[in-house]
Amino acid sequence: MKKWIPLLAALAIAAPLHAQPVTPPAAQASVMSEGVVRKIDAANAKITLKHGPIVNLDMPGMTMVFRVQPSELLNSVKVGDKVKFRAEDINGTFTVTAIQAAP
Ligand SMILES: [Cu+2]
Repeated sequence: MKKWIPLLAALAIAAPLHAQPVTPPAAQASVMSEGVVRKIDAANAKITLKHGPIVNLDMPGMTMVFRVQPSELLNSVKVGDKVKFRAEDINGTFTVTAIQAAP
């Protein structure tokens, strides 16, 4: 067991040096995606969107339910609206954190 300790220590030191450059979270979060509102569940702060590709989540287009945070965002859109929205993976839950009707 003891012989592993130097190796682990070396890995801990080396890992940051070999980390790939990543897009800062703030930049990823600012990516807006396009979609159409299919359903709004205000009581549960959920929205169903038919969305195009979500590049920051590496997700292809589909229809799916998102959590909405803050839930007041739901006041600004209605079923049938074309929207631009920001989707983020917050602790494993796909969450809309910004949304606006698109022209
Ligand atoms: Cu999706």
